[in-house]
Amino acid sequence: MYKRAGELAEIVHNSKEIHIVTHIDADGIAAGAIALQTLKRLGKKHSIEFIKQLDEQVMNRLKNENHNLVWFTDLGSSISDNSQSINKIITDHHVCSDDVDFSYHLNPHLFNLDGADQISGAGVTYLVSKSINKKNKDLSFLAIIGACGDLQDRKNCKLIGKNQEILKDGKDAGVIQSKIDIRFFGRETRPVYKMLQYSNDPILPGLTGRESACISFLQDLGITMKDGDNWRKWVDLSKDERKIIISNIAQLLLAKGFGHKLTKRIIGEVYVLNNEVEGIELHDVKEFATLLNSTARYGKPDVGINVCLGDRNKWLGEARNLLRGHRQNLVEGLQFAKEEGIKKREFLQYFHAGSGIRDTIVGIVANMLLNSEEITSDLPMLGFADTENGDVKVSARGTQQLVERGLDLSKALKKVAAELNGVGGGHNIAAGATIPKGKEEEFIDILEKEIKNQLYSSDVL
Ligand SMILES: [Mn+2]
Repeated sequence: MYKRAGELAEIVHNSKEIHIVTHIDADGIAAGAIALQTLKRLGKKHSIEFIKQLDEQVMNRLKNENHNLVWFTDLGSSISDNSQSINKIITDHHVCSDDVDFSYHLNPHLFNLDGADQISGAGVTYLVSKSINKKNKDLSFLAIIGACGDLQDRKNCKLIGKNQEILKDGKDAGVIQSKIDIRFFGRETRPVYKMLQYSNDPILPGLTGRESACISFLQDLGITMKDGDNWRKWVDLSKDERKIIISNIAQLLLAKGFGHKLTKRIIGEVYVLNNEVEGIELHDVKEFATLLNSTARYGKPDVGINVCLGDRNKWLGEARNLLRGHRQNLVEGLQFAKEEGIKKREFLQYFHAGSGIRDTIVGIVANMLLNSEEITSDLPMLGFADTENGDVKVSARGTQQLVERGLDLSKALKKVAAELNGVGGGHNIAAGATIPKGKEEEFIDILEKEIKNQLYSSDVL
């Protein structure tokens, strides 16, 4: 991979003007920021755009724009045209087509590495950046934000593989550190009871989703919840207080029969940025990634990228406003999906949000549903939402247990979408597709067979 990164770096060096095309999510923004900063430092003429999905229309437009070089980041894995009509390099981590031209792709799947947890789009982009100049090691923190934005630390409760190598670069450069701590979201910005209330990996029986239960749980443990007028956050607690809470959560899970493996998931590696102030949304990497997501998914990726590039005034303020809106939308989206009703089939479950949930957050909602106490996690969850163009977006989310049994949502969605004149792909555990409106029922029928095959053929083996 390092050799290929060097080859792509050479192509960048030899180009006068470079146009970056990146994905609108946290990983895509982080990837775009790395590419942009790298080109700035090189003094190259550059531009950037953010897109939801790479389709023929976009490719045709790019061709007509006649760029010296197009640098695709966190997308483009499926580009396989050999017509040389666009000079390009592609740093992506999504599953590739079998017939890609190796000369301009840097993708973990081409090196027998799983792009779902070994390295992110921002990570592969970083490898090229580092090849261009070792000094760009200080951008490694963006690669870690991208990886955590794509939940690459979920399976192992920490980053692994190439991501760990990148993390080491970040530690060497003094920009990031890792520590072992509780893995729940909001360690630095949420009151402790809120952090417990929103916990979902694992779900805390009797606590997740229940505010007053979380408050009395902490009170019973003798934890002081307020410091003057301020709610105490996890990072405000003493070591002993944290120990007491962790051990009581562990006891609760074990008593409910969750088993050691699942119980251990409350603890893992967390990552914090040395150059940010503790207690704001940018210090903890996961929170930073969520902040980026809440800019990208509302069509404001320029806000996110400016925060990545260092703005802590105007753009950060706007990002915070967007984050507030994003949280509100997720709460409403969850509510909406539950009211619409989750429909269960034998091998999958789904909801159709119509225009009730933005297509850019329907995947997050699907994932939250899959992780909520009252809904089974034994079946993959699909969420449908109408797009602006009159198509339908499908987001599919699975669990690690299902993947271990053979589930590959990327393969399944790609195949079924193609049969219905749509496009799909992604990762085994999380994938998406866009299909023509009206084809939803057909899509579900064919996909269900596909999932059944995946789960059963591997059982037999
Ligand atoms: Mn990505």
